[in-house]
Amino acid sequence: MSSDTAVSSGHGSIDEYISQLMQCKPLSEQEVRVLCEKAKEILMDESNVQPVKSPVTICGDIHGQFHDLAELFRIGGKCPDTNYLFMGDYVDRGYYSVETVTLLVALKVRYPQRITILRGNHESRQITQVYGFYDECLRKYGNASVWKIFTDLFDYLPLTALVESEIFCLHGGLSPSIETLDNIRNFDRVQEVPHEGPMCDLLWSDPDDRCGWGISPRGAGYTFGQVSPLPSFYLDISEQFNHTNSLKLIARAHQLVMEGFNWGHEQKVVTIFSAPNYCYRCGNMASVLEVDDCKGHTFIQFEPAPRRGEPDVTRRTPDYFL
Ligand SMILES: [Mn+2]
Repeated sequence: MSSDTAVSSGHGSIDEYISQLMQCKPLSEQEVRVLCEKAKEILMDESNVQPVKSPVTICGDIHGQFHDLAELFRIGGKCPDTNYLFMGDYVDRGYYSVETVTLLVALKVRYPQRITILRGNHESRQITQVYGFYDECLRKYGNASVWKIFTDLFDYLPLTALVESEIFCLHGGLSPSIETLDNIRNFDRVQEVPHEGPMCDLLWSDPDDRCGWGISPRGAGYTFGQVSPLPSFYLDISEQFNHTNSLKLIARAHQLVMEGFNWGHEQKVVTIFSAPNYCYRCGNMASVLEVDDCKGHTFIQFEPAPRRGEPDVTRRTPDYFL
């Protein structure tokens, strides 16, 4: 099986990369370059709506919290023993964006059929220059090359995934410019996340209790409702989208939820957040969603991994929107 073929780079095998990264030790710039070249070849063959089979464990935001990602694998099972679908936001905020995103990309290269990594709104040149990944790359490598290599790779990440044709997974939410999954399949995703339009909305939008489309307080994407006040033959946004595309559930990430998961829209939309004690200060639980062979759903909640020598963070301003 091609997924078991190691990268031969002259700089160590992919298995050596993974075991080094599991100890939270970054790869060299040259190793990152080789790894991302290989990852690009794999990702460019994936669809904007990447099909995924069950069983699979669906995960939300990680945000550079490497030790909590290790805890996630301890609780959810190691890749490739467990199949994973990550819905973006690997970088920024936490202290270990480099190690976190490198590990996930290395796992993708090593086990391409076992792990799916989608794009979040933070997998962007512009956002990472504001929220930490760019600075972390400069600090750990002394220049911006590794940041450039990764942000160039981010353009190839698939935008959405479809588990067993019934669970639609993406980072943010729906778009007023998108009615069908074929609409998504048809656009060219290999670009920086635009400031507006359908690709932007998929990575930035949020479900809301209000009906219809709303202006997002984030300044990008929209809010979208479920229940319409109009006569019942008018379906509202998520109902209509699920109906049109024969979906049972929309699973998305992007918002801090205190229990690690949060149902909305009469259990037709769920938010999953996988960074416990977000920003090392929010006090939230994290969770992942296990979808088993029979398409049954189980949420696994988890708390932060024990930490040693972590810097004391008191300066951060809570930001519940990014
Ligand atoms: Mn996000």
